[in-house]
Parts: sequence; structure tokens; C-alpha cells
Amino acid sequence: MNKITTTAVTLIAVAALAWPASGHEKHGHESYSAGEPGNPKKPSRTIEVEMSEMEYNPSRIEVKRGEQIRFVIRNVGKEDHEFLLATTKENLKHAEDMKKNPHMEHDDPNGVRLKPKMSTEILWKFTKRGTFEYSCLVPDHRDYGMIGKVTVK
Ligand SMILES: [Cu+2]
Repeated sequence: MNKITTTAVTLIAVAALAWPASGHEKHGHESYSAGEPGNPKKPSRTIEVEMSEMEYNPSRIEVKRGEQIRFVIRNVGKEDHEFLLATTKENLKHAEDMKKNPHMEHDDPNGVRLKPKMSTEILWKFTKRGTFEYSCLVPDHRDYGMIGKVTVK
């Protein structure tokens, strides 16, 4: 491959990376604060999480850095709830956005909103050490205690 061709290929690759992944207007991500979406072909440990008013069960978990977790999330409450995996800082910022736009849609791989009796799964790889959280950003729910703590060792 000559030099000009190599440069052209590099430019195309950069352009593809810069292209937005979706039409998500409110909070597009290029990276995630709590790790990265999991790979279904790799092994994972399952953790079941129940959501109700106004708590998660369990409300704290511990994982190893690099570990992949399959969260099986159930809403056993009577209201809509969310499970958004991020740093506290990011969730607080996101909560402010939600107050302005309470019906904001979430289609990010690090979070989900569930109606009562619904369940779903999130596959997540914790690539960074530190303390993270899952919380519900339906207005006021986080303030009432819908926070779970994730310690990545
Ligand atoms: Cu909630």
C-alpha cells in the first residue's frame, strides 16, 4: 500500500468513528463513565436487581475490575423506575437534564427504564476501578434513595 492510499484509509476510519452512533439528542456518549457495554460472547456473572419504591435490592455490589456482569433487572414496584449505571457525578448531571425533560428517552446501553412488572438485562463490563452507582432518575426518585453502590476493585 503506498503512502497516499494509507492516508485515505486512515481518514475514512476516523470519519466513521466520529459519526454519531444514534440520533440521540440529549446526552450522546462516546464513552461511559462506569466501564463499557459487555460482549455477549464473553463469560459473565449474573446479578439480579429488583427495583421498587424507592430502593434497589441489592443496594450495593462489589465487582472485580475487568469483570463482566449480566444484570437481570426487574421492576417489582408500582411505578416506572430506571437503572442507570454511571458515576455519581454523571447521574447527578443527568438528573438535572431529566428535571427539564421528564419524559426523556433512554436508549443507552448503560441504562434502562422499566414499567411495573417488566424485566430486562444489561450486560456491562467494569473496566475501571472506583466507586460507581446505579440510580433512578425519574424526578425525585434518586433523592428518595433510589441509589445502588458499585465498588470496582
Ligand atoms: Cu424510580
